[in-house]
Amino acid sequence: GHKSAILWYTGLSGAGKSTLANKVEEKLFERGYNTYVLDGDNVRMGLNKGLGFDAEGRKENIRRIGEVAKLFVDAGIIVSTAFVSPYTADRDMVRALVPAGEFVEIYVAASLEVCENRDTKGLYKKARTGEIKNFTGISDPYEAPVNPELTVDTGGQTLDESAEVVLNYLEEKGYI
Ligand code: GGZ
Repeated sequence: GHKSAILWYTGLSGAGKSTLANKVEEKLFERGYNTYVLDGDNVRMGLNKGLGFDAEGRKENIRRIGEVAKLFVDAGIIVSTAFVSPYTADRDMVRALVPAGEFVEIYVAASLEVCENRDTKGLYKKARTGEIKNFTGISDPYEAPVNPELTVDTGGQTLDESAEVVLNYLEEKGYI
């Protein structure tokens, strides 16, 4: 058996949250676990279509994601969420939704410099010119977790190494 939980990935755009969450999911799936990844592609396009990126929009985005993640936990699934979730208060709101130990905050800690240099989607460039407003790290705040369960430095190691850090944590703590 295993403990279901929310693996809550937080970090800047381009830090590698979705990539890491999907790699970890792949490895969990190989071991026979029931998993699901919620990310911008399947949530901001559907359930949360229409929500913006001001503080209120982000808060409501995170609140709904938290409630959905809680339903997955109820269903016995290890659910991963990959959202910038820049505000400590919003992440703590989700933490409070589930029993202690069922919320695993994973800080995907690539520096702004690393993320901006990657600029996978060209969004940082648009944020710098002002074409995109309220862009996290450029024209909007990112409140780094103070006491996350786990910090993963995606800038300094390979994707597989980062995924192993998460897997090892889950093993050590008895989730898997
Ligand atoms: C931050 C933005 C913004 C602004 C669009 N600020 O790299 P991405 O593209 O795929 O990840 C970012 C994603 C952020 O959505 P989230 O739902 O994760 O944000 S939050 O948790 O804060 O609600 C980025 C893109 O959407 N994006 N505008 N202004 N990221």
